[in-house]
Amino acid sequence: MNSSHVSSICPYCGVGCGIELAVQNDRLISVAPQRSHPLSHGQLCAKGWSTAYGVDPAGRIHQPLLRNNDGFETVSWDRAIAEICAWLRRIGDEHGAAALGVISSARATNEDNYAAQKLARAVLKTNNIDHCARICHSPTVAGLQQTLGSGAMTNSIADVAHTDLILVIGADPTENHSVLGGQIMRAKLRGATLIVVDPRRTRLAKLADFHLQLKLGSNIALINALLADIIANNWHNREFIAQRCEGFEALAASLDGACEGIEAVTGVARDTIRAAARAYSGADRAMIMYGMGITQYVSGTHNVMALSNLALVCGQIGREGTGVNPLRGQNNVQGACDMGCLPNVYPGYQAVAETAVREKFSRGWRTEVPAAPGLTSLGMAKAAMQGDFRGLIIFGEDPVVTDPDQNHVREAFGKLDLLVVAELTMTETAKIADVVLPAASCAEKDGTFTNCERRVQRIRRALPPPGEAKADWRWLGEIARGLGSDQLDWANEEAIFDEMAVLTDSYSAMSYAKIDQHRGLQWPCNGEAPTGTAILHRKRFPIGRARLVPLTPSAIDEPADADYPLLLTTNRLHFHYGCGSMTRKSPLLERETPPGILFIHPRDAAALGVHQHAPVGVRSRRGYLETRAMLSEDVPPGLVSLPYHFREAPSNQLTNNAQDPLTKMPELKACAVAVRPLPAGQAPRDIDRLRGEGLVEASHANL
Ligand SMILES: Nc1nc2c(c(=O)[nH]1)N[C@H]1C(S)=C(S)[C@@H](COP(=O)(O)OP(=O)(O)OC[C@H]3O[C@@H](n4cnc5c(=O)[nH]c(N)nc54)[C@H](O)[C@@H]3O)O[C@H]1N2
Ligand SMILES: Nc1nc2c(c(=O)[nH]1)N[C@H]1C(S)=C(S)[C@@H](COP(=O)(O)OP(=O)(O)OC[C@H]3O[C@@H](n4cnc5c(=O)[nH]c(N)nc54)[C@H](O)[C@@H]3O)O[C@H]1N2
Ligand code: SF4
Ligand SMILES: [Mo]
Repeated sequence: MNSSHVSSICPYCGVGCGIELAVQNDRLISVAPQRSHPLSHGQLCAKGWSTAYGVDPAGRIHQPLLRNNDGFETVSWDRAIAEICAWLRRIGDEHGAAALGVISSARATNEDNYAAQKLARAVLKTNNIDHCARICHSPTVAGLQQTLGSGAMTNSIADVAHTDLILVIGADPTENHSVLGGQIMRAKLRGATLIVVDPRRTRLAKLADFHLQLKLGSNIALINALLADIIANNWHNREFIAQRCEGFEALAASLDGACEGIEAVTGVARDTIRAAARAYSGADRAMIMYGMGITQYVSGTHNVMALSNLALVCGQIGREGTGVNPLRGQNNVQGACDMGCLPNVYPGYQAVAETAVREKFSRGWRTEVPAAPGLTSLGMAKAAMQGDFRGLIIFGEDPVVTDPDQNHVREAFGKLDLLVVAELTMTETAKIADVVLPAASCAEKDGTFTNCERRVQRIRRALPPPGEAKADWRWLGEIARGLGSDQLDWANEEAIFDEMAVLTDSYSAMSYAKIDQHRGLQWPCNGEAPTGTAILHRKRFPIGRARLVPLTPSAIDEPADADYPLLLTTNRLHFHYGCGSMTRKSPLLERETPPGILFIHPRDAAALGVHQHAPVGVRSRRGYLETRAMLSEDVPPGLVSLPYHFREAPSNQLTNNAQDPLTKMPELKACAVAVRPLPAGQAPRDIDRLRGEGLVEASHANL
């Protein structure tokens, strides 16, 4: 028997735990934690332990598929690539490069993502390149770039063990960054203060010293009130502000009256706000950790900047155990952003708008690169509706389940001349593609992932891909070649990494050998910091002084009203991940939850005549779904919550596509809905059945 153990990194969340793949006769038989991994120290959460199911050949796509009149036919790679290239040429000739685009994957490697943005820019000649960070932490990238000069986690996971206070706001780390969530629990148990700001009573909220159970979307009002209390009581850090910040006077003046009526606006008691302000500002070292409850709002960028104000005014940044720490979600979302899979920046956040940057990449790649600004992912869908955008290559994303307003997404994709989807399994998006390509999973390719604390780690090929599946950078290279370009002709992953490092200052002193030697390197890792950087902004900010910015609280886009009397928020569950296409292959994870749940407060349930586990219909102005009610006092009255992992009852049937004007982040965390019990004896119908019966269209929303 042929067996081996291969060290790699968990393919789910941004914590980046170390896994060990046990392979026998080219089959992945189990996954266990790396005992001595510097972050996870021999721990994994239920998803990491279940990785073998997520990548198992069962249910994987094994060969390229081409749409025909009856569905899909199996074709050779040559045929699939030839069809794709013919379409790309035709669309480019008739409608110009702006009608083409690529959506890349925060689940795939840095090397795959670098290849994707290079295909878009150097071969297709468009900046239409984006990925799921758009609907995740794009407000972080934009907001912290403006205030601090760098849009990434300022500190390291290891700091949790050395801090005095942790402020978790709009994040649920025991469920979603579970190994880190466990470390936060241990920090609390050793005596650190824990403040949780969340409209739901999360597991950490139950353990916290203060739970500020704010009303949905009232983040800026609450943070401004904290700041007002801090400044009024002289709890701010004058020395830090004088030496390292600008804009304090304007910020302080803008906070006049910030505490008036604050209890009504936020739902949080005045005394609790003051006590939390005192604790945060008075702590020797205090860390802010935040997530989707901050970013997924039309005010997302301003919400992030408000947190930056709070940390700066208290001098809680640039030291161990402090900082503004966005909990980046996907295993490689930090990397996909770093690689320039965003329409406005090249690798290393070098701006497309700057001529010198375009010249640099033009020289580096020996070809002209486009100057016109690119479209965001949701912008591509919008342009498709208008007929201006016609050919889209997507890999490692399932927007039909994960983008807001599902009926709109389906309609927009239906208008494309060409939709290519490269996937592990037949996702809902793959089902409506023209060409489906079989992608290799993380266990079947080499490369790197960059975790939430900017740590670049190696993943390793442990077994061959099933059937004819290929690493994403390889088929991206074949498309380039089919279009007559040798731009993506690399010998292996290391060659891609080395090319990227030459063009990207923050990665410039990294190599595969050095990453192995140091068990991961945190960027910036360059001439000034040859072994990487654990804590950003120690002495100065990349923009010199940090900027304090006055911010006005704003309302959510769609408040509850007589027709839609409840507010809906969407959340995650520990046992499932994203669209569920990988975790739902695991019998262990699948056992834990029914396919769809609506969390509802017992008081609201009683008023509606809904009992525990009763089938319910939920409608918004955009769509309709059916699921089962889970009575829970962890959501306050007036608020219901749906996890977004279940294709049968996808919360994005209901969500609102209203967007943050600065980043186009949709308001995935708040919209108005109506809930009603289904007639006795009627089980929830899944979304395909409801669509078949014509019940999901917006025109039925008022039924
Ligand atoms: N198990 C699991 N883990 C995951 C994922 C997964 O799908 N499953 N996905 C990964 C990804 S892509 C990401 S981005 C991360 C996301 O991780 P988190 O950011 O933790 O994600 P969510 O659970 O969507 O939202 C976090 C919290 O925001 C709260 N919230 C809603 N509105 C507000 C508000 O106005 N203010 C405040 N302060 N809080 C609010 C919600 O109640 C929820 O508890 O998780 C990653 N890890
Ligand atoms: N209502 C609501 N909607 C949300 C959110 C929310 O909180 N509420 N959160 C949003 C957030 S934060 C995010 S990040 C998005 C996530 O949205 P998506 O990125 O669409 O979600 P994932 O489930 O991570 O989908 C990734 C797909 O990648 C495939 N995959 C994994 N590895 C590889 C690989 O190496 N190559 C290829 N080609 N494919 C691979 C998997 O099979 C999976 O189907 O969802 C967003 N949507
Ligand atoms: S915490 Fe995240 S990285 Fe670690 S095992 Fe769980 S899903 Fe994987
Ligand atoms: Mo995310």
